Amino acid sequence: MSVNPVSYENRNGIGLVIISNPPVNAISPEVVAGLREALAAFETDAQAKALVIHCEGRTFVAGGDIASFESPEFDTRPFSSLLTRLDTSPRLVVATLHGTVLGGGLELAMACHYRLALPDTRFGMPEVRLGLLPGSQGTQRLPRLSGVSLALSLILTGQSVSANDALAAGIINEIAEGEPLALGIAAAERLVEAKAPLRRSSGLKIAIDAATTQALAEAAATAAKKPAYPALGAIVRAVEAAVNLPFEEGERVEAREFDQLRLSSTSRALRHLFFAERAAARIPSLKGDVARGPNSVGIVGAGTMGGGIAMNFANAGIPVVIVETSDDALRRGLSLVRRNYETSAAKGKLNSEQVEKRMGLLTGSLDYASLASCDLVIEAVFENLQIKKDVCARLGQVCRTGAIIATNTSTLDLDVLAEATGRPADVVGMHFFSPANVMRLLEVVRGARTAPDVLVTAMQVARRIGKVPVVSGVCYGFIGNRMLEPYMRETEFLLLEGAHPGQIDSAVESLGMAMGPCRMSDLSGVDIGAKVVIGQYEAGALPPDPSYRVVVRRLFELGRHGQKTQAGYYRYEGRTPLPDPLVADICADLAREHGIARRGVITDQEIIQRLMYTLINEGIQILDEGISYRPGDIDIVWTAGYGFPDYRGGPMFMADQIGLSEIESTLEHYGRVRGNQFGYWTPSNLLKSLVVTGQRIGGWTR
Ligand code: T1G
Repeated sequence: MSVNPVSYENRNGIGLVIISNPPVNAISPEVVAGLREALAAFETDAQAKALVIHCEGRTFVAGGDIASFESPEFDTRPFSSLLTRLDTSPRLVVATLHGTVLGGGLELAMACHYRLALPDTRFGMPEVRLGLLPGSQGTQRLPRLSGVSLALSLILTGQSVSANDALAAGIINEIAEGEPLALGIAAAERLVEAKAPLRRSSGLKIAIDAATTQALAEAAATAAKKPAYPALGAIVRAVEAAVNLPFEEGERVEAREFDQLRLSSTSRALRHLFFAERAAARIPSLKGDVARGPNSVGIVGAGTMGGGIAMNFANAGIPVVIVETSDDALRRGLSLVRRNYETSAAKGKLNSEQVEKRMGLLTGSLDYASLASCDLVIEAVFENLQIKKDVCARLGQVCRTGAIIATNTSTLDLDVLAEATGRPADVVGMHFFSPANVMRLLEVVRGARTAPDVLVTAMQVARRIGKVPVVSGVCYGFIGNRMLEPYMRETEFLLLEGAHPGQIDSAVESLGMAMGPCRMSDLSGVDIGAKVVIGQYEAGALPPDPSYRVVVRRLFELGRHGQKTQAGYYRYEGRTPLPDPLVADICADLAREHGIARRGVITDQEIIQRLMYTLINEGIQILDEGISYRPGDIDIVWTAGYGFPDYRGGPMFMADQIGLSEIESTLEHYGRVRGNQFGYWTPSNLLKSLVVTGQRIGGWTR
């Protein structure tokens, strides 16, 4: 028997509707039913002079229950009709607000006549981030309260505003300090006493001036350029309806748009990622948070990565000691950090006081002893096994008992580095992505002997510094770079067979990838990529295929290191990549050297299949090996760290949209036509078993 999440009571002549639906008072079907009952109680309670709506717990309603949108029966109209009853109530309705008043929560508040908020309350309409629009009169009420321009901006971006800004914009009526329910009751009594007129948001007029017309036109033009995100155009149409139609008609336009968006592939993908990101933070078999939350952090190495990593902690207000081997290296590193902050300040993202405060949290040192009191020390030195082993050995000696030692390695064996410290239980991988102060993804690598509380702490630290953490087991390349390998392998084979960098990049960019493999390699550095392949070759870890990844190595040998040398897979004029006939010659020569036939026509479909299906197959193999806990984790890695289109939900979500059977048969097709001597085209066992049982990869658990 589920407890009713909504209660009604009459307290000294004031009706109280109290919602209690942890963790964020989401509007679930049960809350809608409870609200309906509570409203009926108020409407029949002649002793109630007014109504106050309040939520218990950490926040007022933070939105509709996103999980409930999956139900075929889901409908926004029952909730909307409750809002209309509030709006048209002949007696005053007050909403008393705290926490994050988002989506349906703001819609509920705007249906009331008076909105009072605590000073640190935030307000927003984040539905667009789920591929939706406010589905319960939000597109009709917000423009009436705040004006069209601000309403469009908030609904199209999903950004939230402070209580002060909401007050200034007319979204709320009062800011007060104290306990929300008591404040709401006092406000209701005061307004009733003063016989204050009821201010219904549905009755407010919208100024149809040049600014409104321009805002709508600009929003429509922007929306038209992003067909992958249909919510943008729907939002503009709904707000236009608010401007041009009576409230009830505008509400019907909004509801129709919502119904379509809820079933759209984009919204289903974005809703999948919403929950996947939160699930990724959960570690199976570890309950509770026995974290050793860090109050001070040490970083070894003030290079690009070390400096970027340090910024994450300074941004979160955590002091950092940065150790380098020379004054010059330290000075270079810290001045790069300052330059980054000053660039942000020039863009208005920071003020000079914030820059100085953050720089003040960074202390340079040439002495490892200065790390002795740190709770967490991250090594970010040159990607060389011996160098990192030496650093780890010193950290094992210097770091205090209980401190966590993390390595930023992206290609080396974490367990080897952990053993080098002499205290492997304290060691975890924290693989940041460059630029470390910008990229949200953080692969948290659990070693064979990483202690559970070390893993939990690393995950919590990641979220504290604004990262999206995903746990990976130990394997070459962890999750992201391991899946990137077949993607790059097929890129290079296609170049040898006659495809051009521009064609390959355009094909996957048409799928939605932020940047194709060739442009990405030129940006990150052909030399970086080549050295990884050469390192693998020297370690005997490459397939026994002489033609494996020969293009990146040849470009590197020729000094074509990418954008930084104005030549790589492309030639450059400034930062603009241009086709370079020399690259075609290089690939033709390599094809000849390796006896690879050049082909006239290579279709975009073949490019997408060979790059994406092998990437997906590798991801499913990673799940089968237990390197990754769940398919959603892999989707988060690729959408947060590799520019995979979020509106496709990530490679695993997309695999289910394509169909696992289609993927398996296509892999086998290329195995036949290209030969499978090195196992490049062998479907993973898990893929095959899912196909046999007719299962999807989404929702698969070990
Ligand atoms: N529905 C269902 N579950 C939700 C939820 C929601 N709207 N919001 C949060 N949760 C769960 C989340 O999955 C996690 O669960 C826990 O709450 C804590 O969340 C009707 C159609 C509110 C700023 O998009 O932005 O309203 O992992 O880890 O970092 O017309 O949650 O613990 O099991 O994120 O403190 C619009 C989404 C919906 C807001 C809190 N609203 N939520 O952040 O905690 S559509 C949103 C957030 C809508 C109307 C339309 C954040 C937060 P678990 P958390 P947090």
